[in-house]
Amino acid sequence: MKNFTCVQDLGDLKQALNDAFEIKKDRFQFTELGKNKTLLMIFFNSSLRTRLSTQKAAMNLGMNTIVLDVNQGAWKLETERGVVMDGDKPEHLLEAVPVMGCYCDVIGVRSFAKFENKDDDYNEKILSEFIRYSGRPVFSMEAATRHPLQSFADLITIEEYKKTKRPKVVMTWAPHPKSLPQAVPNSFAEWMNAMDYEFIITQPEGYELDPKFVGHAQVEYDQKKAFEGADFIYAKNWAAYRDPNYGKVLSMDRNWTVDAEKMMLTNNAYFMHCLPVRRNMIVSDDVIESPQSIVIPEAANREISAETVLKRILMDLE
Ligand code: AN0
Ligand code: CP
Repeated sequence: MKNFTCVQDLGDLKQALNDAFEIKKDRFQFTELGKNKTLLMIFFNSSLRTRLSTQKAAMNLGMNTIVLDVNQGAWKLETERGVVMDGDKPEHLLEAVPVMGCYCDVIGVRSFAKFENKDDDYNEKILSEFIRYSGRPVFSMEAATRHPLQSFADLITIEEYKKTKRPKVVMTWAPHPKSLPQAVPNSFAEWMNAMDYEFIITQPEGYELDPKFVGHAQVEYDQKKAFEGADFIYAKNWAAYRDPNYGKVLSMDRNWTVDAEKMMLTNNAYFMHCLPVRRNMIVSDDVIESPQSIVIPEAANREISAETVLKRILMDLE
């Protein structure tokens, strides 16, 4: 595998899951693979889990890692071509990216949707430039439209906890005070579509996702109806996708918060969230603290998804 930006890059998903479970049995079995190889992790946005779990995964594989927070200590980067650079940005992405490629063997990039230009976001402008100009394999640590390392960890977690072959998985929109990207819900939907699960998305009117990601999911506007008989509740906020409201917060309706009363409608469902989560906006304290909450094992599986992906990239390094 060269680059990793979406579910398709893994090929056979069952095989990828088998690889992940093999790694989980002994995460230090490939320590020789990454010897003298350097991972460069580039963050344009904040992170706790992605930063720690990806670095840990690289260490498990014997790699060295360098982490750069572009907005703290590096030169501010211009991303548009043709601009007269007489403003506050001393360096262009078109030089910075190939330079970064000189100092490493693999690059991970976190670059969220900016909500300034929908086409730039949905064409993955920044991630694509890393793929094109770094000269190195590139993987997404959450880009504008997808968060595949998160979705892979989510899938591993569902496979570990499911009690039936074909569980009912419900992804629900929940309120949040700020605009959040669609990357996590897009990606989760993409990965759920790749599995033979019963998959439902529930959201208020106006929060419809890009149909390309919704795929064959059932869309239900009545959250309580969607929750009936669910085996997994996957909560997430996202800003509006559709024009003219792209990137806007249309509702902060706390009737959509996941609480104990709604969880009673489910088939004793497990509660999932990628974290970070705002308590009593997205989910009530009692639900996230309940025995059915699997947010911590879900986060723990980020190390496994990252190691599985890095291992494949290392195996295909020229
Ligand atoms: C980000 C998002 O919603 O995409 C990262 C989640 C992994 N969340 C926040 O910015 C709070
Ligand atoms: N879930 C996730 O990617 O968390 P961070 O933003 O903390 O990396």
